[in-house]
Order: sequence, then C-alpha cells, then structure tokens
Amino acid sequence: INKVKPEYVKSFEFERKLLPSTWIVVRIDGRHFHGFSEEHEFEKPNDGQALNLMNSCAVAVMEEFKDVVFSYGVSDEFSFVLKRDSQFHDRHASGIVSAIVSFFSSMYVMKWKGFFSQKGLKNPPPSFDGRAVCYPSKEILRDYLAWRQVDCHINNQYNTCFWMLVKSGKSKSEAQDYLKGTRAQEKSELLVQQFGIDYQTLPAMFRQGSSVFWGEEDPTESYSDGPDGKSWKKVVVEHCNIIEQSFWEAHPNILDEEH
Ligand code: DGT
Ligand code: MG
Ligand code: MG
Ligand code: MG
Ligand code: MG
Repeated sequence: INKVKPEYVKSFEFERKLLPSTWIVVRIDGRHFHGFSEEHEFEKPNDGQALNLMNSCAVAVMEEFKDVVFSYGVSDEFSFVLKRDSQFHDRHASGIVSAIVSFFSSMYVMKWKGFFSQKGLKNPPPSFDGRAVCYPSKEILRDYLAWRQVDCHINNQYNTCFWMLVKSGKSKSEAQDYLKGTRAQEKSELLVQQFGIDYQTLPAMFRQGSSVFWGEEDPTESYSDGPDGKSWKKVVVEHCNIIEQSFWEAHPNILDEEH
C-alpha cells in the first residue's frame, strides 16, 4: 500500500497564471513544416489548399473555444486572441495552450482529406507547438497583429521573387544571391519587369494572411434563432489589412468587452 499523501505530491505542481485583464494571444506554429510541406508537395511559395486547411482549423477553434475573439494566420502559424477577461482554464498558461494546440492538431488531421483528397498524410504526422503571451492594451495587441501581418508581407514578397527566379532557371543559391540586400520597391519592380507580375494582383490570402472572426449579422441573410433567443452568427475568414485603423473601426465588436 502506497502511503504517499496526494496533497504532498500535488504541492509540486506549479501553474503559471497569466496576468489578469490582458489580451492572451496563443500562437501555434507547425513543427518542421519545411520538411512537411516538401514531403506533401505543397505548391511554392503558397499552397492555397494548405492555407485553406489551416483557416478551416482556425474556424473550428473559434467555434469550440468561445473566448477566442480573433485569429490571424499566415504560413504554418495561427495567432488566437482570447478576450481580455477570459477565465478559460483559470488563465493557466499550460492549460490554455495545450487545449488549443491539441485541438488544432487533431482538426488538421481530421480535415486533411477534405482539402487533399488525392494525397494521403505521411509519417510523421503534423504537429504544432504553442505559446501564450499577454498584451496589456488594445494598442499593443494591435501592434502584435501588425507585426505578424508585416512579416507575412515581407516573407511573401521575398518568397514570390525567390520561386519565380528558381522556376525561371536559377539555382536556389543564385536566386538567394540575386535577392540579397534588395528593397521592397526593387522586388516589386523585379516581379513586373522580369515576370510581368503585378504584386498587388496576387491572391489577397497570400499577401495579407487570413483573419478569422465572428461576422456581424447580415440583414440580407436569414438567421435562425439560437437557444438563447439571439440570432446565430458565423465565423468568417477574410484577407484584409488589419494594420490600418479602418478594419478595427469597421468591426468594433471584435475587441469589445461584451462577448
Ligand atoms: P519549426 O517551426 O521551427 O518547427 O520549423 P519549420 O520548418 O516549420 O519553419 P517555420 O515555421 O519557420 O517556416 C514554415 C515552413 O513551412 C517554411 O519552410 C515554408 C513552409 N510552408 C508554409 N506554408 C507553405 C506553403 O503554403 N507552401 C510551401 N511550399 N511551403 C510552406
Ligand atoms: Mg516553431
Ligand atoms: Mg513551423
Ligand atoms: Mg512558421
Ligand atoms: Mg482534465
């Protein structure tokens, strides 16, 4: 018979509790997706289906975890913003992060076939890491999201140039040397002059990433009443500029207190 007292064993457990009244952002990121995207022959630099699969998983996260009020995704990552006064898992970082990251990973596997009917999932299966960071004000939260969207733009512009150069016959190291030290303006000119591509006409999902949030009720659509008498809303995916003030002015409810 084991005489160890449970309270004694439990006393070693330590929970990092996240600062109250701050915006919690859980950012998840695909593990080794460099290899995963090669192995599954994702289109370069952007695979529309792979991105749509990520977005679909993010929609599922928002439907499952009602405290998540906004999500932003690019490449193999997604940031999930929890409402400021969320009490999810008592604001314990490990509980929040592990719940979201495991739900997302399971969804990714479950939904895979719906997006890649001709391609099976290979070993090792996809997995994601996750972290939680608190942002103390709306302004700083918006700076965080702007940072991710700027990153999306910089990487996408670089990758678009890089893969156009490679597809036109340059080796990867030649393409890399060619682009070394070039500015945004020069890359934009390169695309137009050498490949006849106007960067602005590329799909918005590639240029702007994906924003996922609960849409406003559209009076032209019919909504059935929910159990609480309120009409149902649905999660929408948009590819828009979230750096500019205008997005947040058009959607004031997203970061509102009442959810
Ligand atoms: P990590 O996160 O440290 O485990 O390592 P990775 O390999 O996941 O690196 P990360 O997250 O910095 O970069 C994402 C990788 O995923 C990058 O090598 C490009 C690849 N990737 C993401 N989305 C796409 C896509 O749509 N098409 C292709 N071809 N590759 C993609
Ligand atoms: Mg990572
Ligand atoms: Mg990754
Ligand atoms: Mg990544
Ligand atoms: Mg449990």
